Amino acid sequence: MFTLPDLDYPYDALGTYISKTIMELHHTKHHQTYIDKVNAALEQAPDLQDKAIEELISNLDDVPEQIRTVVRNHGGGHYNHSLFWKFMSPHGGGEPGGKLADGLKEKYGSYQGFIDVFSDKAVSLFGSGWVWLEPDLSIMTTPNQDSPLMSDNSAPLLGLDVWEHAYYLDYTYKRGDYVQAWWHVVNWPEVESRFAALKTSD
Ligand code: MN3
Repeated sequence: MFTLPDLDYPYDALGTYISKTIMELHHTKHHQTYIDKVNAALEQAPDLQDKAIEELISNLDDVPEQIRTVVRNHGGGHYNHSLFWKFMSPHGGGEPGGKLADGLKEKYGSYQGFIDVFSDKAVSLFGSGWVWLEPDLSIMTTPNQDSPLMSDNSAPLLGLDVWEHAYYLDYTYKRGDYVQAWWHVVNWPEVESRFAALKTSD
């Protein structure tokens, strides 16, 4: 059964970019609810209870049909949010380095070119969902709590939650302001290490 992971930083650590109120509600209420609901669903499928979340949501066809949608939505929510907390840091922001920086420059012309494309997809995504940086450095969006794992079995390098619960208390309808602020807390060393781990396993 899944449990809520601790954050690596206090709720107020992201300063004015994302408020303590949002961080606390997002973690203890929204993320906890995804966990509670996927755990409740899995009570109907005890043989799946020992599976890692990655394995569970990347093989939804193996999940009994009567709980598949719940596992997709709430298992996806658990996986996505577990990553999201690690994608941010009180020491975040700046620009990526190393091979990741080289790759982004090659694909988008410049670091700013990457930021612009990613931000535009985040702002223009209709409804609730996520924007992801994929292992091949392409950018994809998913609706609801879907994960890239569900469609191409690839764990993302970086992802941004653009559900209103992630920003509305701080930014109201101004999703673009939230997206611009978020770049100040992105944990690039985490993204770089995910990228490096990929490269060595090829
Ligand atoms: Mn969320």
